Amino acid sequence: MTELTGGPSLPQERRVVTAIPGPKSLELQARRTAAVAGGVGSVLPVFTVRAGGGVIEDVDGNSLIDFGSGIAVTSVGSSAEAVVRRASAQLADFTHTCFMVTPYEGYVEVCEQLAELTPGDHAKKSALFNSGAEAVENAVKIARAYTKRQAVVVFDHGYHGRTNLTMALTAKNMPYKHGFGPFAPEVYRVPVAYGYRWPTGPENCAEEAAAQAIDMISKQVGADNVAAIIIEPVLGEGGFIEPAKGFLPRIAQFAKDNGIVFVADEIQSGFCRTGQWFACEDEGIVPDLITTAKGIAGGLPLAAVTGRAEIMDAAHPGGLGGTYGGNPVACAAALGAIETMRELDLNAKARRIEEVMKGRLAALQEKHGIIGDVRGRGAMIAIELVEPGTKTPNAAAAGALAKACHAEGLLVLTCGTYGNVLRFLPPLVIGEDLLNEGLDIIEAALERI
Ligand code: PLZ
Repeated sequence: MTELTGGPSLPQERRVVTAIPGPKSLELQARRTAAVAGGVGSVLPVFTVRAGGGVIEDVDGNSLIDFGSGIAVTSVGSSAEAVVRRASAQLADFTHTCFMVTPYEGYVEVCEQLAELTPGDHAKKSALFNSGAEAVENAVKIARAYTKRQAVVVFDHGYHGRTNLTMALTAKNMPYKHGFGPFAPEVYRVPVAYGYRWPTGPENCAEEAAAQAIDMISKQVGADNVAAIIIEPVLGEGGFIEPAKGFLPRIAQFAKDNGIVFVADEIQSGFCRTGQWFACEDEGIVPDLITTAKGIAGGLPLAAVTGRAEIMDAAHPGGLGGTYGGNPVACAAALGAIETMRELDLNAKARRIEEVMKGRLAALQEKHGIIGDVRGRGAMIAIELVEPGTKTPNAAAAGALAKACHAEGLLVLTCGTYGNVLRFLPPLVIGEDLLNEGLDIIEAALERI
């Protein structure tokens, strides 16, 4: 049986022994401010020394409950036994050859695993990269090569990365795009079925949003010009928006009917995060291409594009690659992470986290008018904060709540186009006692603000 915490035997407890951040973190923060570019932020400037299971230990001896997983990355924990073991062994054997120079088995094995785990039983192939943004960029390259078309359709509230093309694909200006243009051309944005904020109500949302999106694509872009439609099956940075049921199947069908490559960006929602291997399985969607990263490799940088063999093979030989893509240590880590997900049945763990979280958050929503919506699936759960009695976004409350949680030793993140969503992304291996303790802290913080 794989140990839950893995790596160093880190006590699975919350421990607050200084102010947060503590004196040593403040010292390091001063050095950081002098040496690190101001454009790179940190949610909570406590400097980490160890992390694993459901906790992060800092330089001052504090132990924080982790409801962030390094933005949905360390689903198996930050030092999972199988990840550490396999990556360490690989590190000792060789660090790098460049797969484009001399290949190695780990890369192939990760691609085989991706073919097995992703939806659909058609022939599949994969290509590996370093970051989510790079995977999305390559999905666009592949779709363009396959369709010989140029346009790319994305959605309101979508997030796909910070490189030039993926900034163009990302919806939100601040902080991702502001002042960084000009952006890549041939990118078109259409509405998404955001039930909570749909003007005519959630019941009509899927139907109306799909009709509007399809009309815009058909009339403004021309379906024949579209290479790819890219969507996150649960929108992450945009606010943990689950498109209203029925929307995704309609868009996928429209893509199919018009020879458009349907790309599911599962970089945040994939690898057991929502209680299924991939979130698009929830409505039985079989994407043509799927982009993955984050959870795939237990914290090491790895990303992939996986899809129909004939689409993946459309790029000419030598047309895809990069020096580090599919680095052997990252591949070894991925095989360890996938092994852990299977062994510990992390899909079941994610569903249990949803049960615990949603139960308690729904009760809090009854009591607190500032909680407008509780949503998400698995261990990808959020509360959207509003001015009580309205749907006016309340970013101040989200910020204050996050701050109050941090002070008590609970790491939470915010998100959302309006900055008013508090999101919870615990490692899937977190113990239920820590999960409940984290929720106690949120409950107490809500009472206070
Ligand atoms: N697609 C769906 O969630 C990364 C962004 C954090 P990279 N999300 C976290 C930040 O502020 O930079 C993400 C995602 C989806 C693509 C990406 C991009 O993945 O590995 O950050 O490039």
